[in-house]
Order: sequence, then structure tokens, then C-alpha cells
Amino acid sequence: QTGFGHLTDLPCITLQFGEASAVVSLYGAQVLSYQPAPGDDILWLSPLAQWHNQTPIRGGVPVCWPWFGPVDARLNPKQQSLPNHGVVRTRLWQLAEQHITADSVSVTLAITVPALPYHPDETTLQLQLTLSDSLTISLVCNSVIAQQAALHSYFSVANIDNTRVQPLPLQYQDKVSGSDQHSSKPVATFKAEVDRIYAKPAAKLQLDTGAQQLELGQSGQDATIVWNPWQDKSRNTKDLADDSYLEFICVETARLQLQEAAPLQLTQQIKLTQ
Ligand code: TA6
Repeated sequence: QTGFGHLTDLPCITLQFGEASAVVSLYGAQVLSYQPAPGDDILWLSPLAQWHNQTPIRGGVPVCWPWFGPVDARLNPKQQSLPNHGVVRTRLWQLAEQHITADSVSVTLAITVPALPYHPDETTLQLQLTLSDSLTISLVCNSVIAQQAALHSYFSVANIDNTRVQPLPLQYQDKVSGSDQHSSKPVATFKAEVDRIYAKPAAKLQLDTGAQQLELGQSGQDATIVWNPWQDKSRNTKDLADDSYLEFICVETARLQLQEAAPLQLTQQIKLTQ
């Protein structure tokens, strides 16, 4: 199928299970929509998102791989200029498999990345998507190479003032101040820019969007990132509208430790509970 929302020429696949639906783009293997029932979307997609000219789509669930954020120096021995969040957000993936059972509908997208700045051999990566009474997204790489990864999910929020993510570790790395911080409560709220890396997060988080309760299951992760750009960054980012910061937060399931050179299986499960 071609197109989703205003991204009219984007190659996409729609999954349907009972009343539930999800849409995934072959560009970036990026889930763009998840509706447990027809109506409001759990995921947020920017009205200004674009995908031509090597632009990553702003919204949905971008796949960050094999690095998160600016490239780690250990993954860039030749000090090349490399994109934020890795190299697969702006490539076309292929449909590899699809399954329909009585309990779920699933598809697997795959991509073979020819070579990496630090790794001469090609590497294959899969994104497995399963729709049932929840949406499960798994990123799998069987190669034992140094790799970071994140499922950088953008969630729609009804009211940013009442939005909460918990339980989170009390210690976190604060990317806004560039320092380690300690919170007295295991919860993130949003009153200014938030860009935090929480190490050793729980396997289950609750996201209260001000209108709905979501349960976010995660596995294979060693970090959770919570991000909202707030007003100034929304204004200064060309694929965000001025007031976009009122409409979403990112809660990201990530593996950031490079020394664990082990096969990757990183999963986020999104379930509407209320
Ligand atoms: O995960 C949070 C973050 O790393 C922020 O620092 C912010 O820049 C965001 O991701 C978006 O990155 P992008 O490359 O998509 O503009």
C-alpha cells in the first residue's frame, strides 16, 4: 500500500487484527500508527514529517541502530561525519515474512546493511511486529558486533501537564544540563525540556497520557530514554510544529552498553489498559 496521512507516496503495510490496526513504513521499518480500536492513535506523527532526501520520519517508532544519538567514537574510528541515531532510519526495508493466526497478526521486515564504519561485513537486521491485544515491536540482530539500538517511540498525549511515566530509576543522566541527576520520586513529569537516560529501567512502565493509561513492556534493554523537546526546540526543529511539544512524549527502549557485544533482541510492547 502507498501512503499514510500526509505522507502520500510512502510505501507502507497495514496490519489488522479484529478492531485493532497498525501501520508500518518500509522506509526505516518505522511503525507510524497503532489504534487498538478505530479512533485516536496511540502513536504521534508530526504534521510536518517528511521522508524524501534522506530525512528520517518525525514520529511513530523510529529504529535507531547501530548507534544511539551522535555516534560513539568507538564506532567511528575514521571520524566520519555520520547521522544521528544510526543508519537504518532512512533506508528501505523489505517485507520478509507475514503470519496470521487466531491470536495475532505479524510481519517481519528485514534489511541488509552493506558495511559499517567499524565493521566490513554486511549485517542483517529484522523488525518483528505482532498485533494482538497489544502491539509488540522487536528489533533483532544475530551478529555479535558492537551495537547500540533504540525503539524511539513517540506517544500521543492528551494533556502534557498531566502526563506521567513511572516507575523510573531515581538516578538519571540529564542530557539537558549535561550532568547526572537524582530525583526524589520515581516519576517523570513535563514542565520544561526533558531529555533523560535512565539506566537499568524496569521491565514494565506505566504511561498516563492525561486521558489513557498505557503499559509499556520492555526487554533486552539496559536503558529507557524519556524525551520532550518543549517550546524552543519545537519552534526550532523544522519537522515539528511550534506547539508539537504539547502533543507527544518519547519513551524509548534502548540498549546502549557497547561492551555487551551480544546478539540483539530489543522489544517494546505497547498495551492500552484504560
Ligand atoms: O532520544 C532523545 C534524542 O536523542 C534527543 O536528544 C533528541 O535530539 C531526539 O532524540 C531526536 O533526535 P533526531 O535525530 O530524531 O532529531
